[in-house]
Amino acid sequence: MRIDIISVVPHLLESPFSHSILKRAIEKGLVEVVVHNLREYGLGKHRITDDYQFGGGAGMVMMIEPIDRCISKLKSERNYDEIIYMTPDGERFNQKMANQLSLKGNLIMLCGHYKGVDERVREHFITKEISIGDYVLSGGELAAAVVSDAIIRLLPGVLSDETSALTDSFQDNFLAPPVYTRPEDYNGWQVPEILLSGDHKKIDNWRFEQSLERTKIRRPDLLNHE
Ligand code: 6GU
Repeated sequence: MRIDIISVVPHLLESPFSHSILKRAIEKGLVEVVVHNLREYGLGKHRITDDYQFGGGAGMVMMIEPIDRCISKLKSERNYDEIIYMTPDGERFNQKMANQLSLKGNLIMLCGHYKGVDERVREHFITKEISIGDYVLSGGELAAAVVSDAIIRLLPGVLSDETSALTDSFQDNFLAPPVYTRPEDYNGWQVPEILLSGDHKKIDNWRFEQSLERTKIRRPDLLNHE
């Protein structure tokens, strides 16, 4: 898989891909993440990428031409499965969408800023619009990092124990059960005895019950779902 991220603040996207699981996925060649500075496609001596909005009003709008130049260059080099615009008014991101996107080959993510992009970008270049939740971020970069993380950890070979993504919260519309590690007793606070029993059938049942209970209490909305 290859993810191309287009941004006016490319530095914001350095750290998320430079550590831990995502770093290793990239080093293993399981995914390629390329961040593009939209400024390099900006207009004139000052490489501008935004302008005042027609009709007046506060806030700048990202211009179509720099975005067209950047996307057109990428499209001339390979085919893309989706050209995604990261925006608070996009489709709400969830695990199902992460699963679907993890099956794709090449993705572009365009990070919105200011008042967003000229609507013609959305009409003519964008194939999918994603929001990560009902709140407004300063730009799409952190959202692109969130979506990329959720996708990349699903790619075969990224997680060491491949089954572990399957037992994540949300993967089957259940929240994950509680987990414990050593010591068995900390200040008198005990690990549930069943986890120390060595009876794996009983432990699986306990975990399932805990998942179900936790989901009923915390996220009942997940249970009335397909
Ligand atoms: Cl994708 N972008 C911005 N700027 N804010 C958001 C978002 C995206 N998703 C939720 N809030």
